[in-house]
Amino acid sequence: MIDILLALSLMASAQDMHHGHGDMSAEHSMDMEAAQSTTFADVRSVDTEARTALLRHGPLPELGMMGMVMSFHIAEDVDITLFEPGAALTVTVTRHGEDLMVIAAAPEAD
Ligand SMILES: [Cu+2]
Repeated sequence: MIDILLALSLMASAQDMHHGHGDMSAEHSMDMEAAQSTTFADVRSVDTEARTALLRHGPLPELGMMGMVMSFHIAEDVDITLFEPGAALTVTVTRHGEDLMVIAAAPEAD
């Protein structure tokens, strides 16, 4: 029993060390590529074939952008039928090359 406890505490401390490194690399990679931001967006127009939509979006602090009207790519796994002109949505966006891409969308909660 004592051996098991010793082994467990050794495993736990090994995990702590590993965890510390993991956090550092996760933070680093977020800076590099995985920044994303969730905000509200009003749909102005949509091109379902090109999978782009003109949205008036709220602030995207993680991406260093204020609210504005601009065009977004809509990811393949996002339901583009949500993007009807006039619809109020909550969207999650990330960088996509030079542009921004909506990677999740839902009707805005009341
Ligand atoms: Cu913008």
